[in-house]
Amino acid sequence: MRTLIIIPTYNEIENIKKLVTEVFKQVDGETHVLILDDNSPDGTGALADTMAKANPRVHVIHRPKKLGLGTAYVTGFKYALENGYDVVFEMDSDFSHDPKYLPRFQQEIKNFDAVIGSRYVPGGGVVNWGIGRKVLSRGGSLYARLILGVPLQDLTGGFNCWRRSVLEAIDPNTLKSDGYDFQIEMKHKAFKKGFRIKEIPIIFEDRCLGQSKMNKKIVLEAMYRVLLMR
Ligand SMILES: Nc1nc2c(ncn2[C@@H]2O[C@H](COP(=O)(O)OP(=O)(O)O)[C@@H](O)[C@H]2O)c(=O)[nH]1
Ligand SMILES: [Mg+2]
Repeated sequence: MRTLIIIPTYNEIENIKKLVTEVFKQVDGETHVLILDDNSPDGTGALADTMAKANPRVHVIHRPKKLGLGTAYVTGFKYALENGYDVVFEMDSDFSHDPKYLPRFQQEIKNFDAVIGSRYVPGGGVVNWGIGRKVLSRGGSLYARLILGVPLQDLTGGFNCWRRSVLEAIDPNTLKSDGYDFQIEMKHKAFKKGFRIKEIPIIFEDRCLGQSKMNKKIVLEAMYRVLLMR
């Protein structure tokens, strides 16, 4: 199956090259990577271009400025659909999403329409997060699950795999969210359309290098937008 792993980056120069190397160790030759960089001041975009020149399985899209994770994925999903990929991944560039899980995702997507990397099923978990971030993440998933009635344990996670049919049915142009709510909106829509969704356990490790772009505004926005989704 032709597969595209979308990796959004903003100031990830310490991570991106090593991550893509590790990704390619885990996948077959039909799997490509799309780096979606928002003109990172640290030069991540230029490094991505160098990587793409050296490897035809690496693609790059540049946007002029930091425009948020949600719209980055919308752009990436459209690219995947236009370029004939069968399966599409969302993955962070900071090693919180361990490439070692990719083969399991690729196995499961043969039998499901979507595979969700889940910190909150048996075998999953979070390493190196403070108590505040843990409560926020678990509480966020619980809040969204109760309000939207989506029977998944991890609604805010961003290590996910979608069949092309799901993206076509959802239509990326209709996605309105941007931060953590983007992940919730995707899962909510896929569930409501009746797709078969599988959660697999992942251990999420907080980043070692670079900085998180999460902030209070993103969280409050997400909470409000979940109410609108309902
Ligand atoms: N292109 C793009 N990537 C972003 C943006 N915000 C975050 N990212 C990337 O999205 C991923 C997750 O962001 P991160 O800051 O690690 O969030 P956290 O793991 O929830 O703390 C990382 O690969 C970031 O580089 C953005 O506005 N544009
Ligand atoms: Mg991160």
